[in-house]
Amino acid sequence: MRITGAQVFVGGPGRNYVTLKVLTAQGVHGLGDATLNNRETLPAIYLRDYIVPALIGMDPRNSEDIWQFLYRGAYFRRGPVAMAAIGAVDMALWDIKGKLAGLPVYQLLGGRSREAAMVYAHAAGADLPDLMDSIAHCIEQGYRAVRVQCGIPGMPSAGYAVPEARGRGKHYISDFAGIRPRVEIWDSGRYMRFMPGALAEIRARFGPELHILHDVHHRLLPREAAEFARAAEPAGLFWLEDPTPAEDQDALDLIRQHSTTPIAIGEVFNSIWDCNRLIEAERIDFIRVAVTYAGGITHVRRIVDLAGLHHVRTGFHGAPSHSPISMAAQAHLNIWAPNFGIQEYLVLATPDCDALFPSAHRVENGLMHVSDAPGLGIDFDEKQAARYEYRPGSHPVVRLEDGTLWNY
Ligand code: CS2
Ligand code: MG
Repeated sequence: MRITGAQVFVGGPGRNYVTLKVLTAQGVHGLGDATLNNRETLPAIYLRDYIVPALIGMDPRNSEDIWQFLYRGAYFRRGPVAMAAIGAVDMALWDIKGKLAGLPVYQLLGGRSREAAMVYAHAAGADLPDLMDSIAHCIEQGYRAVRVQCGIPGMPSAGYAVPEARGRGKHYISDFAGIRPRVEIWDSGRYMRFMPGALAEIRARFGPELHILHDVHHRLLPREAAEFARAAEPAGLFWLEDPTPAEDQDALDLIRQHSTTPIAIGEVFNSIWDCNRLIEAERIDFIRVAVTYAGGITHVRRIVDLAGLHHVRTGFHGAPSHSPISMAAQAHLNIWAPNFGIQEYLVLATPDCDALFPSAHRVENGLMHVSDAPGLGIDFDEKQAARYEYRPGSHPVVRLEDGTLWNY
């Protein structure tokens, strides 16, 4: 059996999804996702110029050897661009493997460990009453776990993932405003004075059963993060995400010394080497990697197994920064992983997105049910894809009030 070629598509409804389709002489094809938010053309070029020509003629069933070939063979290892490209190939090869076996990928991983996987939705408000409405809306739709992001009184800009005006909490798409980023102004002091109390009010309003999550998005210094994690304890968070940038991983000890709030980190990590120390030192409770830019199913499975040895559960990144193909690959990992925790889930299910990526995976009552179709259980409609092209966009850039550049 051999690979005869592969195609790369960039574009999609509201996002520049990078989709890889690997073709074989036997007519079976596999799909992978290499979307790297706001840098989408880079993994596409890495695939087209360097990976696809090398894949032709290889036996797609040897997914492990192909992974090692792409990772070690490049000499320059890791990084989000290369790992997104490798991840897409790996997903496509698992898709092919499943189709050949006539089995869903989760059966190849070891079968079901649960009936369905709990997901969390996003709620956001321009202010606390607006956020309360957004949370209530998520609960009405059946979600049991909700990430809450709130506008901060006096903050010059709305803040991470916070709408500028009331009633906009549910919209979350790229603005494609070009590559010159919008500037947001941030003030950690205002945030720290307001947010822990807001989290406690959310707990008081919605009761003990709701799983409440909050994303700091790397904005606090380690000492501030420790203070914040402790101040948030009365809210009984499911997790506090990215309280401080994880480049200085020893700094995370400070959070542990001062608080028992569960910590989730890892959405920007590309490999096991970014998180092995964090996991082994048990500095985190949830690992947030994604199959997209952490090297696909083959590599993320290794991270999941290491995490399982250290009581660290999964909480894979699932923002619309990934296409429904990654979400499908993660659906299989989630159903299998013995140390599954939760899955981030953004409602991508617009009619346009469903038409581009038809699948039978479904979320109902806050639980993701995996399709039993062979392979990843997701398709890609090339006629639909022809409607879209790459459009440049950018994450905002964050500055302090005096102009100092800060972390987005
Ligand atoms: C976020 C992401 O989902 C999350 O937890 O941190 O939305 C992140 O901002 C984007 O993926 C960046 O591309
Ligand atoms: Mg995050």
